[in-house]
Amino acid sequence: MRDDFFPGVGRIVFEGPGSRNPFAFKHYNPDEAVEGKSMRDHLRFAAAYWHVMRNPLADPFGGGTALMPWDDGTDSLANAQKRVRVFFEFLEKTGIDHYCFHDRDVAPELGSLAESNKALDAVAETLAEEQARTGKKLLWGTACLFAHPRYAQGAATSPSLPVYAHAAAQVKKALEVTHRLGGSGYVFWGGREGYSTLWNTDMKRELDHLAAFLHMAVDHKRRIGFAGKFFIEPKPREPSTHQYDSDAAACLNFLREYGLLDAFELNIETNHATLAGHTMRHELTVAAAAGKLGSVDANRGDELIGWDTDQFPTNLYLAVEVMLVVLGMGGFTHGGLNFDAKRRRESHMPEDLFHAHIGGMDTFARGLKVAAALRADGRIEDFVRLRYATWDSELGRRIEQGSASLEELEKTALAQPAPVLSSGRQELLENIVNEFL
Ligand code: XUL
Ligand code: CO
Repeated sequence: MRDDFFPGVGRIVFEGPGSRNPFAFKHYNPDEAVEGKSMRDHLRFAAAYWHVMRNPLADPFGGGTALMPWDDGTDSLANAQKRVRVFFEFLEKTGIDHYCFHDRDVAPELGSLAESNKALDAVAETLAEEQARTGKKLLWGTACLFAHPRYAQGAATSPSLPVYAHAAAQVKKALEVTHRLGGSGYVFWGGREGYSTLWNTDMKRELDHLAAFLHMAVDHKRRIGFAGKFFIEPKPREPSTHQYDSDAAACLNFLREYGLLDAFELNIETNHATLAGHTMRHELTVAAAAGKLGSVDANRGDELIGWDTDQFPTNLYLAVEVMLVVLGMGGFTHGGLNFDAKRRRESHMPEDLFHAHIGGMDTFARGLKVAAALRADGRIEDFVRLRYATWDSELGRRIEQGSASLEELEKTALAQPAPVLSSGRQELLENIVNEFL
C-alpha cells in the first residue's frame, strides 16, 4: 500500500460497533456475509474523483478552502498524474473498491480537443497502472459536458451544431477511455441539457437532438465492444432551470419515446430525487419497477438549503430504504453506491475526506444489515402481500393479464356487498422498522 500523501492515516479496518477510533469502521466489515453475499459485493462502494481530488469546496458566496498539499494548482500532465496516485492511495486506505470520473476531472482541458484527448490518454495510462497495482476498478466514467463555457447553452441540446459536435467527440473519447479501463458503466448526466427560458428554446428540436446523440453513443458502444451499462442520471434543475432528464419517470418516458429503453438504465441520486420533489425511495422504486435501477449516487441534501448540497449520507433510515430496494431487485450488477458527495466548506483538511467516506460506508453497512433483517423478519413484506389479497383471485388475475372488461366489473360491482377496507397500518409498519434501528 502506498503511504506518501496522507501521512498519519493508515488502512481503515473494521473494529466493530464498540470502537471509538475515528479512523475505523464500526459496521462496514467487507467480508462479512449478508444474505449469502459479502458486504463488499452488496455495496460496491465507489469514490467520486471530482469530489475527492478536484473539489476545492467553494460555495456560491466564497472560494475554495480545501487543502490539497499534493496539488501544484497547474494544468500540467505531471500534476494530473500525481493526483491519480494520491487518489489510489486514498482508495487503498479507505478500502473503497471502485471509483468514478469525468474526463476533465482526471485530465486537463487544453487549448484544443486533440491536445485534451492526448492528455486524457496519458492520464488513462496512469489510471490503468494504478488499477493494476491496487486491484481497484472503474465503476463508471463520464464526460464533463457542463463546466466549459462552450456548454453554457447545452451540449447535446445546444442550439449550436459545432458545440454538439464537440460534445459528441468528448463522449466518444470518454467512452473509449472507460472501455479501456474496464469500466462497468458509463453515465450521462445532462446538467445543461434543458433550458433557462422557453422564449429562446425549441424544446422538441432539442429533445430530438439529445435522442440522436444517445443513439450515436449506443452505436459507438457496440462498435468498440464496450460491455458496460449506459446509465442516465435524472436531476430536475441546477444548473439548468429545467433539465429534460428531470426525474426517473421523465427519463423512462424519454427513453421509451425515442427507442432507447433497451440500451439504458438509471443512476439515481438522493439529492436529485429531493430536488425533484420526490423521496429517494420513490425514485428508486420507480426505476426498479421498470427493471431499470442500475446504480446509485449516494449522498443527501439539506432540508433547509434549496440546492444540491451533495452531503455525505449519514441518515440510517434512508440507507435502510435504499438497501431494501436494492436487495429487493436482487442486488447491483453493473452499478454500485457512488459517493457523489463533498465535504462541507468548513471541513477543509485532507483527513476530513476519510471521516466523510468512513461515515458513508458505515451508514450503508448498517442500512444493508437492517434491510436484510427486515426482509428476514418478513412482517412488512407479508403485510404488503396480504394488503392485495383480493387480487389473488380468478378475476384479479384476469384483470392483471388484461383480459377483463368494464361490463364484467360492473356485474361484479352490482352483485357484491359494499367494499370494506382494512387498515393501511402505516404507524404499525413504521414501528416495526424502528424495532430494527
Ligand atoms: C451533478 C452530478 C454529477 C453526475 C456526473 O449533480 O450528480 O456529478 O453524477 O456527471
Ligand atoms: Co451524481
